[in-house]
Amino acid sequence: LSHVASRSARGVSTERRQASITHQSRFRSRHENAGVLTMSGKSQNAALKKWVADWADILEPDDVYWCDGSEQEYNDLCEDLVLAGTFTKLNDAKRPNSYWAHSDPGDVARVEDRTFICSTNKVDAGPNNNWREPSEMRADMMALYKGAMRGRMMYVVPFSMGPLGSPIAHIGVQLTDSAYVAVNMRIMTRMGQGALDVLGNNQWVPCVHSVGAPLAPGQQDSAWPCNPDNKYIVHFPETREIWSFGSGYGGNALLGKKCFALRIASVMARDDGWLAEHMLILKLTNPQGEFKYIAAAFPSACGKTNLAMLVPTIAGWKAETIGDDICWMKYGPDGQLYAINPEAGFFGVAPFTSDETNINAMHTMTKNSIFTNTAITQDGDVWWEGMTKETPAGITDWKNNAWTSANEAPAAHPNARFTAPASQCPSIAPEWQDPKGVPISAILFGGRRRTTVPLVTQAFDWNHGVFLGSIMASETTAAAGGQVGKLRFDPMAMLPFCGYNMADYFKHWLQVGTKTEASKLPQIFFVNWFRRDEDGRFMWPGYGENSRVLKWVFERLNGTAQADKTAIGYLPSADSLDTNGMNINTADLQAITSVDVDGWREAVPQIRDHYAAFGDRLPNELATALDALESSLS
Ligand code: O2Y
Ligand code: MN
Repeated sequence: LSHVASRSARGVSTERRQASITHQSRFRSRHENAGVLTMSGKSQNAALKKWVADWADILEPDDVYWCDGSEQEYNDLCEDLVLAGTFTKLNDAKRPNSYWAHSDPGDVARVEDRTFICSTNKVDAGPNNNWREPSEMRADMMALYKGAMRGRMMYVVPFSMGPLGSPIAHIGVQLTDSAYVAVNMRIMTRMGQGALDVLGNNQWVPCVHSVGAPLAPGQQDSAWPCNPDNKYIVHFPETREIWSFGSGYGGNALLGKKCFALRIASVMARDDGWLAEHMLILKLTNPQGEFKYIAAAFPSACGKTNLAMLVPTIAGWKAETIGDDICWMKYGPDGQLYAINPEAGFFGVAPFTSDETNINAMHTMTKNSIFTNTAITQDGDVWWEGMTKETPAGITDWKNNAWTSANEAPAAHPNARFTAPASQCPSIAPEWQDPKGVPISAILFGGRRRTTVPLVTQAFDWNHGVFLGSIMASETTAAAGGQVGKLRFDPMAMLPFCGYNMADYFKHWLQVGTKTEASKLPQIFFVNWFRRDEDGRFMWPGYGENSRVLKWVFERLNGTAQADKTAIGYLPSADSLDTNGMNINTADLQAITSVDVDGWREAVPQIRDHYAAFGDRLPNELATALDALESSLS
């Protein structure tokens, strides 16, 4: 009998739900941390206990459970999720200790139009954010939160963003009525008693999350409870609070990730002189054994996880992973910027991840992983488009329906995800959890540009690098509707994640550059793997071949690679980019390593429009850099 066939068909039976209720009480009795107001893990933090109790009064859960982060607790919660129909255990022989979940079709991704920055003054949220007046938003959400956890458990999830006790790390505590969220948080963060111990009596970032689906007595639960028409992902930057309602998915619900580690942390970083960025971190080692750390910002869904785990195609070079999505950088005593990956796991896009595109990611998720909205196979494993050349027979799609390749819609949702521990990644660097972080030598800003932007450009200096980061963009395509080929800006890949006015964020970047000697600052590069010719063909192969660009960056840092000074920055001199053994024609190479003067001239007025949205808050340095670019193109 196939693994999948043994699941209750198309949903969860009443008996199963009954079993779940019985099981939940078993779970509670096995775990001493349950009991409203009576237990609090081993926290002595009176303010934390009061905060939990106050929220329990509002949310009215049936019970409160403080997560200790243990393996036993994780396994028990997963077992609960299986009984509730949220999880299907995958075939242990194929993918040990792993689970499949499929969400409500109305809850499949981050919801930017329901994401709010509630600063006192609208201007402080900036044109880059949705804004609501904080007390109005609090009143609206309190009405939603009142009794929102009825019939459910409230999990108290303490977590550290960053290695426990690291001077660069910070502690948060999330309240949630979703066991799915609790188990994902255990993979994605350092979750549990360790975080409480580090917290001691100090302040934490308070994160409140409810799926917004209270249960009346006897009411049958759904496998993916949520409130699809009533989602709010809300940040109060001045009080550093996060309130989320209605969604159980990804960045909306795992509040340590985008909400804390980027939106709230960007505000903390502005106030305290550091950087919280949407960047991967990798370690690059040359054939002589010399290594450097590189951070790189790319917009969502541009292959950051692939670059973070890249396998170089050039002999003797080695790349290792520190992080794939978020980077916190603070100045060390030596005046260099030190970075940590605040996360402990990967929440990566599954579709088109394969042995060819990212073998390290494929190995990372072979066990102890959670898959959300992928398809599943007859023999109890997961599958998605692009995973294998052959499509296995007898697939169940992400909506839990039988699927064949004759179906128009893909079997896996395009935003299907794997949640997997970073420690399982074969390319993880031994020092990935070093509490002092790793010194960053280079920062890459990566656009997704079909035209104009060369493969790699080195900024003239820090301020010019900030300028290049501020004009990161992609061209609109027919799929996006509206005018084709117009630039859509995503500065530093932070447009959806900057918790304050982006003009002030640019100013903060410029200020960070004044806090140390220029020689100690990372060098900034602008890269673009996505150039296409008139026929839409990619002119650069990407993936492992991107190591050639990383090599050029490395050698620029050492002063050994040649570059030509141009209007837009330093470009690789002829032959300075290692293309040995590579399948690229000379014309393509020439096109992607030179200045497209006409293309840049066309871009200038669009950059002016982009800057105009920030009015007089835009730092003069950026306006001046744009003027300088325009005049050097004429
Ligand atoms: O749709 C979601 O909730 C996931 S978004 C995400 C997840 C991991 C890494 N990056 C992103 C992103 O949107 O940048
Ligand atoms: Mn991301």
